[in-house]
Amino acid sequence: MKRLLPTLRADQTSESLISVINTIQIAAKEISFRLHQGALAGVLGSTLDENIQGETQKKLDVVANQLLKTLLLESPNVHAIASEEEDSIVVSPNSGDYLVAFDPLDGSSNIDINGAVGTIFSILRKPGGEASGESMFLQPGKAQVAAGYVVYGPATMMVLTTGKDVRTFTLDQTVGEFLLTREKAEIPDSTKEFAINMSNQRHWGKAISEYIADLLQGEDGPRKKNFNMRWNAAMVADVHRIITRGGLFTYPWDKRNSAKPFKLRLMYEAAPMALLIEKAGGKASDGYQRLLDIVPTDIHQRVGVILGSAEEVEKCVDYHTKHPKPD
Ligand code: AFP
Repeated sequence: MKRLLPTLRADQTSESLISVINTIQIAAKEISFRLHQGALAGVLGSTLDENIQGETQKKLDVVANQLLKTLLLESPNVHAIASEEEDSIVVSPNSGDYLVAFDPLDGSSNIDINGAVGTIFSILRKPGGEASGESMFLQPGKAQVAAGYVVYGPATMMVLTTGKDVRTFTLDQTVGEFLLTREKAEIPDSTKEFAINMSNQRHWGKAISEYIADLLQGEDGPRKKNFNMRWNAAMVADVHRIITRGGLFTYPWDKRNSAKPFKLRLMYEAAPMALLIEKAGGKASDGYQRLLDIVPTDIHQRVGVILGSAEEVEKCVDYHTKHPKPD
């Protein structure tokens, strides 16, 4: 079975990019080990600190963030990192060619219940010319040179694209190597599965309310087929299901808090997942435009997300064309 790095070498990925991905896999193996130790690792539960996003951090978020940050900043090929858990970007003393944005531990509320969590990463080229500081990171998702996630579930898997196919590597715990277990993810165009946090229904806008209402009517409604629902409370796990067998995932605009109408972060969650989904044949939109076309204005920007099986995403976007974008 092919290992991660030789697989990348075989398709002419540059050594500098391979080295960045190697650093991420080293951190991921360590995070995986600690997660699989569970309570034995003494890292479960919340710290007293609140992170930048105003959510209670779990100790393992801190550990995962520190690991990725330290290792990436030591890499000669990384110029700067942006993390969901950091207020600002951190510039490396090295003058590498790449910028890495990451969510160190997505779905952290699942840690305490032994549910799936993940690391999401996005690799950008450092822009030439004038750009410096945070503005270096403000590139649209379509500019990513690589994106991926590691899902820590019953097995630890890395799903990765360097702009070509989407490959899945499974961590062989006996030898400590990620081995290629799926050459090419292909998301079916149609689906009968959707993922949304239904408990937010009363807060949604008209487009999503009407779309979901039609799905729920099943065979008796306009869609004339029955749908099933899944929700992991960890985007990595929901996207992994979609990469594996199709489906639709959405975290839409909602009116609960006008200062924070979206939950998911563009640079750490939406853009890397959108690249993977598109490269696997699916679609990804905010309801009004392709997610990969959005140019971030802030490193911690949040966005509406609809992604998955192409036909289903198009259907959902159709409902948005009937209703103006909420403010
Ligand atoms: P955390 O990483 O802060 O736990 O958030 C996870 C997440 O951003 C995303 O992975 C999930 O899809 C979503 O939040 C779950 O949100 P709900 O709390 O609405 O289930």
